[in-house]
Amino acid sequence: MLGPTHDGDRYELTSPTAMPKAGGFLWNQKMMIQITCRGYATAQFMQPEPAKYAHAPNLEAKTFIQPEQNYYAHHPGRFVYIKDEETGQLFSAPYEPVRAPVNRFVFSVGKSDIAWIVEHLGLLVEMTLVLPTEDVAELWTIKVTNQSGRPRKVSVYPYFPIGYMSWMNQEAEYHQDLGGVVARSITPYQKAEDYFKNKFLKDKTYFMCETPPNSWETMQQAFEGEGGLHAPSALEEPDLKKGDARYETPTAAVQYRVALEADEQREYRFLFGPAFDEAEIHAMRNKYLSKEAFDQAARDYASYIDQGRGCLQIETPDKDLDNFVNNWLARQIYYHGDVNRLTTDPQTRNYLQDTMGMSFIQPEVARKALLTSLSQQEPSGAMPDGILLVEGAELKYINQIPHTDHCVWLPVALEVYLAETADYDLLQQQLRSVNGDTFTVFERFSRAMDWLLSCRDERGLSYIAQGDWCDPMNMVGSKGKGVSGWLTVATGYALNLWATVCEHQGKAEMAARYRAGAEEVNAAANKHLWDGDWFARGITDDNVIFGVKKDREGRIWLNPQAWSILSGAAGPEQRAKMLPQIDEQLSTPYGVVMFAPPFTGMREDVGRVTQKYPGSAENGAVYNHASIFYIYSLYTIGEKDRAYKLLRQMLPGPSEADYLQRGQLPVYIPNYYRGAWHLYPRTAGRSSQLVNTGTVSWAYRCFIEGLCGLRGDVDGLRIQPQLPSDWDRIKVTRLFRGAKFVVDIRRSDVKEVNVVQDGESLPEARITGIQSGATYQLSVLVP
Ligand code: CEZ
Repeated sequence: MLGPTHDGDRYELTSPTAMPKAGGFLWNQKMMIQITCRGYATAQFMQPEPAKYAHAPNLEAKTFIQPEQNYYAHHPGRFVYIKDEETGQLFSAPYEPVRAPVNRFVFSVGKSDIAWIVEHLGLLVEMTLVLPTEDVAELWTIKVTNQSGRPRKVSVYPYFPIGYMSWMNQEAEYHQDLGGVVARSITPYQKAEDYFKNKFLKDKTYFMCETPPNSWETMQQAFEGEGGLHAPSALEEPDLKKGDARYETPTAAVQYRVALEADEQREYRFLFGPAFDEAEIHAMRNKYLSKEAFDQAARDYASYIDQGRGCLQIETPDKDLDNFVNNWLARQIYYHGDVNRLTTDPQTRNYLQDTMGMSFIQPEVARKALLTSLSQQEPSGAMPDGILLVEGAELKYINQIPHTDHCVWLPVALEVYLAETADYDLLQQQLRSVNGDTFTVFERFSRAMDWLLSCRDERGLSYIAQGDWCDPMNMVGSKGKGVSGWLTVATGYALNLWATVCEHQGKAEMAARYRAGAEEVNAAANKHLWDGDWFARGITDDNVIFGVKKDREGRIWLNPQAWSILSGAAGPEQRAKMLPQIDEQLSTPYGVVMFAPPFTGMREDVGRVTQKYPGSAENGAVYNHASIFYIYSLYTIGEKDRAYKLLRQMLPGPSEADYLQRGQLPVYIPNYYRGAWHLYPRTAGRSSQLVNTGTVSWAYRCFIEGLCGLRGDVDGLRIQPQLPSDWDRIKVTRLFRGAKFVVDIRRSDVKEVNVVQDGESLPEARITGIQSGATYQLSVLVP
């Protein structure tokens, strides 16, 4: 049903019904498209705010892509109907809208293209999607081959629904000069001032055909008629009616009537996307709509994607894991770091963690993002809720809700950047902020840490305001008093990280001050939040501690435990109590849940998180971002088996039952898998299908620095692998500071890690004096 190609760089699914929501995604810096095996698609582009060019039949939310999104017959998608002109039989590829069972189905997700093979009625239909690297458009190739061994007469009808564009103004027609369907609309608005912005929007959607079709239909209702999408009335006629849509829902359906000899093939190319005007459509057509241009675009796009291939290749006893790490994980980080989740105001914590991942892939991008973030630091030293990326952008949606954790992510992201690059010069750079003040990068970090220290109550605990890392935890501190247990220990961690940088910079006094701050914070956490076997999640405005034993719901939360390990608030004795509690109360076959039990009703002193569906998203799902913090913390204390088990559980598979339960291909990590394992076992494990997640940077870090143990320091690479107990050997290739490390790691009868280079055992498990361009062959023995 599902499997990788030989080297794992594609995944193929051979059933359209086993995992109906399984899909893949492609992007460039201006757009992204997520498309399911059955052909339903969700696409967005930037202008500069996110917008759509194919719409639902009614008005849809434009904020963020929804988890576990449902698809319905009229959902936007990319399809082709095939009609046997002799028998009248009909099917569609990839599978929707006809849903006819087909003889052969292959959905094949590649890194830089998505393809389908559908065989039915002696006809082979191949569909391929690639994107251009610089422009917003979809490049579609549809091939039809007669495999029946006899001459055939068929009609091929590409059907690209455009949907309800606007209640103010919409229409569509076939444009002879341009050679395709053009739909026009006006984005609805009310405020007069919006007119002046909106008039520059790309309100046209086009579907250009390289080969002129015999016929077409551009009005959705005329196409469907009484037959509906399973058997559109228009397909019962010999020809489509060449209709237009006048304030009627637009669509793009075209018809090719073809006679095919045995083995004959037709190849069609189409361009689908948004445009400002006809001149733009014309230019796009000239630029892309030919075989040569498609081939060139595919090569260019593949090389764009390849720039995100990352710095790690592994060979372990687990081939599926290798496939994922070697082919897909860095790709997902690259998507985040290069596209910023297709928003103009990414949440500061997301932006900084995506930056952290970019340190492994394109450190110069990470450097720039750190500077961009710091240039928006507030005069108080606080970081804003979102980072504005284009002129005129504003803080929207969740970024209008005050959160108090953003400063924490600065030293966290910096640590990885410095470990990869040792670019300490960055700290000396003078940086003028948008608020007009000028400080060095070093000073800005210190100011952010001072702000974290100041934003605490009389007990020394960190205020939460209307949210911390957990966005929807919005009512713990809305009256200004509530505190976050997680943020308190996260502050401790951030201060310690920063103290280490201060030490390196020769600022002993400052280092001591931040270390003392961290100790104070950790002590406060221990005094007020330790509940005997684990740390509480917080204390509300009304002074009610929560995330503790006496709670029936939300009794134990992962984040305060993970970060108390990182901050040092949890000593060895406390850890020995916490970890078994996490095993017992939070683990599921699909990973560790963010807290348990999930809330089944509103807790007004905790907030919106308790209203999410039990086991979904932040309400006790296997929220991978929270799990990966915990996994990372386990690697920092040498808990290699617990860490690896959870890391592996983050990927769907490898058993068929697990794939079916998750419903997702192992080509990305989703933001969550459903939790509520005890309450709702039927849905536990189900993927959110959302590819936006801070998880991936940390996951890569866990593989590189944790499992493989190859972590940079000020002037070298430390080697401290942590293989799970049942592995004896792995091979790793790691790119680091311009050099290549080929490392053969074996279990052996040694007391500590022993690194052998050129037949000689090194005095310490560390390589220094690294030469850019050199290859280092290392043999590593681990206890
Ligand atoms: O958004 C993510 C945020 O992007 O949720 C994380 C948070 O740390 C990330 O910064 C945990 O809360 O209800 C909400 O507002 C949710 O918080 C969502 O917006 C959530 C979604 O998963 C977005 O894809």
